[in-house]
Amino acid sequence: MKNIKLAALALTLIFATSCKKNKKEAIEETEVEEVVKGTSTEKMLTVNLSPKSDSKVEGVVTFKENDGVVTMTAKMTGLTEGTHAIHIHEKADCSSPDGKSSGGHWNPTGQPHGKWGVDTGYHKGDIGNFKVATDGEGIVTLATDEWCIGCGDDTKDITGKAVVVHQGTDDFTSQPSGAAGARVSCAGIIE
Ligand SMILES: [Cu+2]
Ligand SMILES: [Zn+2]
Repeated sequence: MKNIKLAALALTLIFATSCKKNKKEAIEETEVEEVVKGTSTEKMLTVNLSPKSDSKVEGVVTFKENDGVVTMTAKMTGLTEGTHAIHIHEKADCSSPDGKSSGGHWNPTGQPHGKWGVDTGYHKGDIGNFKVATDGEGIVTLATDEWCIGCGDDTKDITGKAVVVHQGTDDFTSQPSGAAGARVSCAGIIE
């Protein structure tokens, strides 16, 4: 009788211990999943704009990717008052003094140059125009699911390209680049 009681007690203890352990493991697994989920869906890339064509235009461009949407924020200083164009060009090469080393507009889908979002077509790099007041500062934001950061899809991947700011305004009709004038700032988009 005493032996049976002891055995029962031992079983209860084993059951209680294993039950507690399982519960703890389950909680830990949930915590890990949340962490993995958080890092796999969010990507961020920051590049610096350098002056070109004897300008004083500098800035920082941040790209954030979340759930398939890339949000770009470009903050610039040293601009002249007025309207300026900003594009993504095809090569992450800002080495030449005039910025032309970055090539033409990034156009992986073979579309005409145009205003972002129009039915008649536009380049994947046709971000558009922004206005600058006497303080010389400019801010541009664009959120789109037509870009990605390092996904490897040639029609969407912004890495290996360049952000280019122009002295003039994009007319959205002149081919192949909107007649936006000199390139006053450039940043290679490199991970
Ligand atoms: Cu351009
Ligand atoms: Zn274009």
